[in-house]
Formats: sequence, structure tokens, C-alpha cells
Amino acid sequence: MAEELNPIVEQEYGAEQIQVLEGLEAVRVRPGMYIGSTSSSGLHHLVYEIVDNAIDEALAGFCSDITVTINEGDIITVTDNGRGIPVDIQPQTGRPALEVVYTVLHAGGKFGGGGYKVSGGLHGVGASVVNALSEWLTVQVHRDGKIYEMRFSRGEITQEMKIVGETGHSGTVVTFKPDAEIFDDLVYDYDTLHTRMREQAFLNAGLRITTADEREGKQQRDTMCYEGGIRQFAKWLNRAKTPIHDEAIYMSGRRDDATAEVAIQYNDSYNETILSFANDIHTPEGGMHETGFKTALTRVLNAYGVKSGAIKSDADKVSGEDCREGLCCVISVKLTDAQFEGQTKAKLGNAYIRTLVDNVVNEQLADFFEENPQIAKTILEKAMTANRAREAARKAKESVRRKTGLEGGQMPDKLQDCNERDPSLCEIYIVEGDSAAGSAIQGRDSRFQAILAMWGKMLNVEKARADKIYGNDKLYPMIVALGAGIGSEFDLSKLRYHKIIIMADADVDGAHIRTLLLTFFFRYMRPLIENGYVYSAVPPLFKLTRGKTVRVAYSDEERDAISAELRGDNPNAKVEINRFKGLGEMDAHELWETTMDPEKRTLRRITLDDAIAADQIFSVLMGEEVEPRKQWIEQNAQYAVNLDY
Ligand code: 28G
Repeated sequence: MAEELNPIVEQEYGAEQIQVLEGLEAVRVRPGMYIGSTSSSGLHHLVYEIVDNAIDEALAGFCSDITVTINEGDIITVTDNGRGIPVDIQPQTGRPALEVVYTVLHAGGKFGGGGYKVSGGLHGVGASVVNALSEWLTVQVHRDGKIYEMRFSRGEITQEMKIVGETGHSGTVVTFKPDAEIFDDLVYDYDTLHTRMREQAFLNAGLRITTADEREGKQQRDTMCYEGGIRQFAKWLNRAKTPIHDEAIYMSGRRDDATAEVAIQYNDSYNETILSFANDIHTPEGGMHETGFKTALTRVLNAYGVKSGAIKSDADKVSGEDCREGLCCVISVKLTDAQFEGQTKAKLGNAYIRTLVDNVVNEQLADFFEENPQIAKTILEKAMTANRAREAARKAKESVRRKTGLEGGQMPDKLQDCNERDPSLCEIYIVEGDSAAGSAIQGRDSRFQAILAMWGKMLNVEKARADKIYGNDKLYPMIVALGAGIGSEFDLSKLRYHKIIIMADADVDGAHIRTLLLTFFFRYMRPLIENGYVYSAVPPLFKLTRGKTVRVAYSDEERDAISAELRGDNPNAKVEINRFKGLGEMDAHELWETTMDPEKRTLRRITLDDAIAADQIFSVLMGEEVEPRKQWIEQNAQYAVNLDY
């Protein structure tokens, strides 16, 4: 039908259509306002926005299967088997509903659209934003026996909605290519999407989500479906740990339109893992749901202790921290008016949710303890042991502090400090291995770059309390160099460098040390990550030489592009390609040029989500379970080295 622009179509472009174009143009002018950033994280966010719509359809009860595919060329396809986006003409706009969803900012179920009780999407902006930021996007709707199709480019319609075939089922298929004019990085990371989709599958019990990578040489596929929902999530988080009771404890409740679900399972470690979500959106900064949970947990455990006779005096009482040693917990709340606050809008602000979660845990956990006294006793004993250990740790810390003058100015031998004293201008590179540290010391700009060398096996913080951390010869120099202390005494204002850069090889050992450090920062210096002070250096992977010209590449794609560029018009030209085996292979000059020079280097800022992922992997690497570790090494086998597990 109206495939090329004809006068009739043009007439229909009234004030509303102009508004649409202005709306989407605003998205292209300030993409960061809608998707957070135009880096890799924003690129992945596009997928989450589209998937959120499919999940809304699942929450409405009409969709059971969602598939996310990375196609060749990093083109994304999302499909669902819901009802299909409505295609009928909307009376207010005179346009098909499908067109409105993809062209009007804030259209869709999230802003008062009928039938959607809970809303999702961190930025809540939906399909039209993805459309505006895509070089092209195609939607196909299977509905009423027909396939409807519509195409766009950078938010503008390139093909009006038309029927392209017949179908025997219903659903929606969206395919898009992110716009190279907008994004700095166009390469999708399968693991990032897979991890996020697994989380969504856990949070929506019974929903089947498949992720697939169809890119040449990267082919893989995973299907995730968890009938047990967050109960299974908590157990899965403990997969590399040793649980101290078999089944996760599950609690849930509702008040008006809001629902709360909590699942907990303790393990024999000393660390706490709390993952909280509001409307399926991860809230790493916590908020009212976490507060309500923590208060109630502490109250229930103390009440049970007093009632059972285990807690005899005030000295026996357990603190919040004591109650969370070895705790693994998933909290999921759903509400219609979620308020997101905090630095990264990742903290839930609705106060009534605190009361809801508190009530749910207060009643149901107390009941569970009454009915399962053996488990209650095990958990309470663990908390009471933590209480006694905390007192011992405090004493140990004091004595280390007195012996070594933690508060005094003496810096460790392993640190080559910089001259600058203003922390906001200072950087510290934490470098693994002797030879790499040597090159870094020679190559650096000593005015503002400090180098801390680290090598050998680090302490297994999985199985250590804070007293051991202070005494550890690998961690102690780093704590002193950073200058801000650890744990509950951590003081950001004393931090000596505002850029803490982990520089490790791009191999299994490097991944290992990065994981150890991130886990340590996450557990003992979390404000460093919350405030964005921690980075990962990005060293090059390849060196390309043609005659006298030497270039480096940071990815397979870049290697191929540079190789083609160096060859020029001559297909037989010889370009020598070498893989850097490690940082230690680079001389001081190369290291500076490729990895340390602020003008040329790439730094990857570590987010709380990265750190949480590291914390998980860490348990896999350091825990007692061999099977998950074997799997991790196999998955990272692209780095190909001999490792024994
Ligand atoms: C595959 C990729 C992403 C979706 C639906 C289904 C409906 C819908 C979506 O409606 C609200 C209401 C009408 C405009 C609702 C179908 C009611 C009846 C739906 C998706 C706003 C949106 N039948 N499936 N939206 N409408 N899947 N998957 O986007 O006026 S979005």
C-alpha cells in the first residue's frame, strides 16, 4: 500500500507527528538521559528495554517464551509468544497502536497503559528510545492469523505497517541494529546478556528465556526456566558454597497492589550476599525493601534466641551484621509507583515497602523457626559465633594498628608512589607480576601515577574474617597504600588516589587476580566501587607489524580492521600478527603508549554489578566445590593455558 511517500500520507503528518519526530530527535541528541550511556552498558540496555516489554506481556499472563539472539553483525532479535502488539488504529492519534508504541516517547504499558499492574525498565522509556537509537529496526507482529510488519531508521518510518504474510500463532518479533553514530562500542557480549536474562528467568518463575549467539565462531545457546523462582535463585547463588540447611526459606506477602518475596539460604562462609529487585530491576544500592528485611531478620533471630534460652544476656545478643554472616538472600518486590533514588537510581525509596517486607519476614520467618527448630538453632548458633568473633577481630585489629602504625605515614616497600598529593589527581596501578610491575614503574608518569606490585597467591577472603585480612601480607600493603582503612571503618575522605586501576593480563590468571581484587574491594571497601574509583586497565591483545609500521589491537575485530588497513590495496602484503601473551612482554614504552597514557589508553570503570559478578565467580574459584570451578575454567578456555583445578 502506501510504500512510497504520497500526498495522502503527507497530509496525515499533523502536529502529533511533528511532536513524535521532535521527541525521538531529543533521544538522539541526549541518548545518555534515556539509556544511561552510549558505551557498552547503553548498548546492552537497548536489549533490556525491548525484553522488558516482552516480560510485561508475560506478567500479564499471555507470554511463556522469550528468545534473545545476537545475529551476525551484532544485530539483535527478540521474540515473544504473547498476543502481539495491537495493530488497530488508535482513535486519539489515527495511527496503528504498533506505530505509536515505536515512535512516541513514553508510549506503552509503563505509563498507565491498561492491564499492566507492575511496571519495569530502569529508565522506563521503552521501545521508541531503542528505535530512535537504531540504524534500523523492524517489528513483526503475529496476530489474528496475519503477520504485520513495520520498518524504521533512526526512529523514522521507512515502511508503513503492512501485512507481509499469514501465521498460525501470535507474538512479536523485533530486530534492530544499534546506530554506529550513537554508540562507541557496537559489539555485544553474550555473557552480559545471558547473565541478565538468567536473572530475569529466576525473577519470573516459569518464564522460559533463551539466549543465543549466532555470530561466526561464537555460536552458543542457553535456555533458562525456573519453576522455583527466587527460591531457586538463592540456591543457585550458593552453588559453589556449602549450605548449612538444605532448602531455601521462602516468604511472600501482598498489601494492596504491592507484593514482596524473600528467599534465604545460609552457607558456611562469612560473607553476605543480598540481591534485591524492584519490578525485576536490580537495586544494588539497596533501599527500603532491604532495610525492612534486615531489621526483621535481626529482630526474629534475637527473639528466637531469647525464647529458646540460647541468648541469656545482652552480651549474647546478635547484631545485624552477625545475622548476615554466610547469608545468601534474594528479595523481589513489585509495586506500581516505584521510586528509584541514589547515585545510580538503583535504590528503592518507597517507605511502605519497608513495612511490607518487615511484616512478611517478621511473621513468616518466626513461624518457620517454630516449625523447624533444628534449622533455627543452626542459624542462630552461626550468628552467635559471629558475635564472639567480631569482638576477637576488634582486638586483633587494634593490635595490628598499634604495631604497624596504620594511621602513621609509612608506606609499604611494594609501592612506588607518585609526587602529586591531591588524591583527585592521583592514580594507582595495581600490577600483577614482577616484570609487568617493572615496566610499569619505568613507563609511568611518576608525577601522578603510583605503582603497587602484587604477586603470588592472595589470601582466600572467602574463609577469612577481618582480623586475618589486616594481618595478610598481600592485602596489608594495599590497604596502607590506599590509606582509607577497611570494613566498617573505611573512610573515603582518607583515600590517597581517586583512580585505582587494576592492571592484569588478559588470560585466566589475570581474570583470577582481577576477580580476587574486585571481590576484596566489594566486600571490604565497597564505597570505592559505589563512587566509581575502581577501573580495569585494558591492555592490547595483538601487535601488528608491516615493515616499519607497528600497530596494536584491543579486540579480534580491531585486529582484522587494522590488518586490512595495513595491507592496503595489496592482498599479498605480509602483515605479521602476534598475540601479546602478557603485560610482561611489553617494554616500558609500549606499556605507557598502549595502556597507561591517559591520552590514549582505555579504562573500564568497574560497576557494582561487575563487583557482584566477581563476588559470585570468586566463590566459584575459591570455594570447595570442584565442578563449578571446572566449568569456569572451561568457559574461559579461550585464554588457553594449563591450569589444574
Ligand atoms: C519481542 C520483543 C518485545 C509486546 C504486547 C502486547 C500488547 C501490548 C505489547 O499492548 C499496550 C495497548 C493498546 C497501545 C496488549 C496485546 C493488550 C492486548 C497487548 C514485545 C498500547 C501495549 N493485546 N507484546 N504491548 N497497548 N511484546 N516484545 O514488545 O494501545 S509489547
